[in-house]
Amino acid sequence: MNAASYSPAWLRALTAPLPEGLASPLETARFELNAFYPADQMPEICFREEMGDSYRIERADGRLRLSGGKTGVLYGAYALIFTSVCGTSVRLGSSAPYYPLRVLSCWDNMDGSVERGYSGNSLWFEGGHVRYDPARIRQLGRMLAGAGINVLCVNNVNVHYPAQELIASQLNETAALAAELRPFGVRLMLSVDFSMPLSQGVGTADPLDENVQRWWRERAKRIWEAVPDFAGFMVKADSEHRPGPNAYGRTHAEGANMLARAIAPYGGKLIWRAFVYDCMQDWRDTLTDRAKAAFEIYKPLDGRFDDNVILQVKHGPFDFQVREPVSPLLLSMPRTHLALEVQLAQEYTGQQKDIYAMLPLWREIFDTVGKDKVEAFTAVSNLGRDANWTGHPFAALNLFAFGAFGWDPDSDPERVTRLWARLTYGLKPAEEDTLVSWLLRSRSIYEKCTSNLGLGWMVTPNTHYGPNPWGYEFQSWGTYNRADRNAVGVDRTKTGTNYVSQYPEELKRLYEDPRSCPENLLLFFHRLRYDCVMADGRTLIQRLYDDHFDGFMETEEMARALLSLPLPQEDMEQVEDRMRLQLENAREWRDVTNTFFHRLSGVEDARGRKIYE
Ligand code: GCW
Repeated sequence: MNAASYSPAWLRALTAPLPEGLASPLETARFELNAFYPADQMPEICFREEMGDSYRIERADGRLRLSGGKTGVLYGAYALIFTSVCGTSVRLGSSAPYYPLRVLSCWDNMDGSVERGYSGNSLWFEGGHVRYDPARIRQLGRMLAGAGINVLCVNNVNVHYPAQELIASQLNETAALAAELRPFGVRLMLSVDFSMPLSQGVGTADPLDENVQRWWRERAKRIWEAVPDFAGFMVKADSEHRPGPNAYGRTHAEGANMLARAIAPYGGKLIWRAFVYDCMQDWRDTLTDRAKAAFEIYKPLDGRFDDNVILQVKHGPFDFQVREPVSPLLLSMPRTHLALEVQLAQEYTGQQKDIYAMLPLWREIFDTVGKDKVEAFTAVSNLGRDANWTGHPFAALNLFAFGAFGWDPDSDPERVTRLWARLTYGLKPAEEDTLVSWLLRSRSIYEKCTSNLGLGWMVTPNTHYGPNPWGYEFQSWGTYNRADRNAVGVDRTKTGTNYVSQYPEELKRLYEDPRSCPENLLLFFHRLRYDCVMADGRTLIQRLYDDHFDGFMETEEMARALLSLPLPQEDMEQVEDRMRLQLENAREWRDVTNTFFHRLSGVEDARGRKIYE
């Protein structure tokens, strides 16, 4: 692998290869600033331990002065470099991240594959070992620090053998990777298998068993000896067939607290995922509603988790669909530390072939939930070994923006997109406007093309790409649209599953009445007849047809606009290839979905367009 050819996705101005042996973020900051600024403009650096993650930029005697803590000084260095690359004036003053933990969760397996990975194999695993190109890992560190991301959870939450060994016989490999990322202020976290003591001769993994507790305590001691700044564990338990405390009749709080106590002496955090539901549901059962599961399990446990446990909640009650309401759990756990989990890997949102910029989604989530309801921001990574890191060159925006929103959840999607575009491409103003405006529209276009009005799940099972309206209809995953010849959607009000009652009063009232329910969530909350009339006078069936026709046309328009931009050749080739796929995909979605509803309902398109039969 030739590391020199891997430029950091949005820091193309930083052409100096990072040297080996940088000892700390402070040294990295010095190196980056020295390589970037001419000697007479070099900012003065003041290291102030107590400032931690934060930094301050001032002008003193005509010279810039950057003060910052251990990691803050590096974040400040990148902030200075950004303004210089963008040609904007330096923002004087202080800056500190809103969320102390900005965690990138990587679903990398040790054979090198990446679960839901669309950018090539793992950057650090291969053949059952931690294996990487150190120069490329340094470039990665540069990118992550440049975005403000400070924790990397390196292995899949589905812990497949031999990933257990990362905290045992392969701990030295883990420590070596941690050392590579330390100069960038990026700390390692690992996903652990709750049942690990079982395979280590303890005979049980019962969290209340003293031998189990002792085993984890000893394990923690060894981990922190090897990696003193280790961040903690992430755990997927009793979810999608993963082991967990339920097997021993214990609650999630008992399971999480046991692990949390083992790592507490070292300041470790225990991220416990709330993605728990019955994945063996009978589709005939219309009363069980998967969307209700997490709230039902965790709400009664509010206040029962130890202080170093963070309950990590996916942004919606399902699973990163193209549109979901916010998870009611985020609004219901005042006595529990929460992390908000989003997914940069575009599992259901185009798989880094189709464009789906997530910033408007996150803006909506933070505006609805309130940034203070959660204490950490985590994202499933979209990184891989592809030369451009994220598969689609534009998908790098999501990674960059994740860091920006973790630093400042009040971020404006347009401002962040513009900053990314300027750092990445340095286009002329009108071209930059074109790029930014289409990226910001890309989510709503993708939504129209695929499952609009809150439907979700109409994808090909397993791969989760491409249209398949009944793909998940008769499965065990709790994922139904219940379309018949008269109506479509799931009634989640009190006449149905009553999921809506899990929301605080104001949101409950908004969602439970189809007249006030936001249109893009209508069929998530309601089961409606095809002939029901929407706010703008169109019938529901007409709206289903129109969105798919419009979505395709808007995709064509987007392709024309984006392909007219003067992008660097290697990016242009990628964008062209992927845009072609996106167009084919949008056409397929339009025709399959419209045909599906046409066959069921027998209703013609009011505008007489061709629906394939
Ligand atoms: O979205 C689903 C994915 C699984 C994933 C799971 C999870 C890691 O299809 O691949 O498993 O979510 O979040 O745990």
